[in-house]
Amino acid sequence: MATRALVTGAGGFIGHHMVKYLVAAGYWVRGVDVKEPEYEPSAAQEFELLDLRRWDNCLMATRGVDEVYSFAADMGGIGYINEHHVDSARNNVLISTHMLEASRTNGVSRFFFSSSACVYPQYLQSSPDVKPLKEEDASPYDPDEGYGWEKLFTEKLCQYYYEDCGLETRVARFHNVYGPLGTYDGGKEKAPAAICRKVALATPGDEIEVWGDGLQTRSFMHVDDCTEGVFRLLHSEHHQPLNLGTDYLITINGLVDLVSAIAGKPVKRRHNMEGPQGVRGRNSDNSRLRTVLGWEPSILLKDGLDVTFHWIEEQLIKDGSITSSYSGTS
Ligand code: NAD
Ligand code: GDC
Repeated sequence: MATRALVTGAGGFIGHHMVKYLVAAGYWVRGVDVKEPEYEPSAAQEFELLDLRRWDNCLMATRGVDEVYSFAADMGGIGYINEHHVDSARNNVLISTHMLEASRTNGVSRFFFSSSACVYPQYLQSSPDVKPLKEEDASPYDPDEGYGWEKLFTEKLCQYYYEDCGLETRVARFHNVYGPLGTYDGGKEKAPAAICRKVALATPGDEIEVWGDGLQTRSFMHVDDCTEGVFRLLHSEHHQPLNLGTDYLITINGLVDLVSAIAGKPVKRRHNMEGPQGVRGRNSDNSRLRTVLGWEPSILLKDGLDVTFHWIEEQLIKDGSITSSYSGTS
């Protein structure tokens, strides 16, 4: 009989891809979210619309499954999480707390929690040439306000459920995940999708707005590496938080140049110094990831962004925002 999995947040970006990954691996999957996937139907054998802030819904969602992949959260790019401390902290702590207890109650064998690089302290991320962050760098604690504190608290709760109740919890700290079928407009988008949208909408030679001076740095991980890493971690014996990201550091200005080259479209950068910036630099130290999983993300940013840019351009053509794909000749 197929292994049965619950994916929460299955109507969202990573959750939707996780459902596809598991179904392709022969799993029976229940997807749960408060909304259906936006860009294509879910591959899940069963999809339920449930608000997982509620205890009774978490009991319902976790009935009769072996593994839980917990992605449901009120989250977004830095523009969103900076402005929604109550929403992200309150909603997410309700979801995480009820999901863990419901999983224990229903005898789930393995539980994955999607944590974030936002748990790392601001004092280690104040310069663009940031030292890659190791898992133990999280303390002394100073995570992002709201969203980051909830992720840190739930990491500890996962540890307690493992130690006190024997629930096999696994935690990954995602470093800025991008890819097709993700949000690219509306305020929750993260930098890769936002820059792709801005370049796709721009007339050649136009200015596009970049938040901050663009010297701030990040590393970015393609969603296909994310789902592969989550699956490997869940089936490993490593139950402490683990980085899941790439260690290829790039400035946001460099990201703009990359997308501009992919589009074949020259653009100018207008730096909005009032724009939300988050940390000045963030990178993942993958030493433990390589040791624990014997694997690490491998999709190159230029290749992953190429697919992502052309998918976003296609959505903009579909909704009439642009008339055709730019050929790079005019
Ligand atoms: P997303 O916003 O695309 O997906 C989250 C999904 O959770 C949404 O579809 C939303 O409707 C659902 N949800 C929110 N509240 C809910 C509720 N009360 N009940 C049921 N469903 C609810 O986000 P994502 O990028 O797919 O992120 C997935 C997970 O990974 C989140 O926990 C996020 O914090 C974490 N994460 C993502 C990134 C990233 O770069 N994308 C980085 C770090 C951590
Ligand atoms: O939004 P984000 O990808 O989130 O921003 C990365 C950098 O890109 C920021 O410094 C931001 O100022 C810059 N930037 C420049 N222009 C734009 O138009 C833009 N839109 C966006 N969104 N950013 C722009 C994220 C969290 C996630 C998650 C990941 C974990 O913070 O928002 O919830 O936790 O981190 O890695 P970022 O990387 O700051």
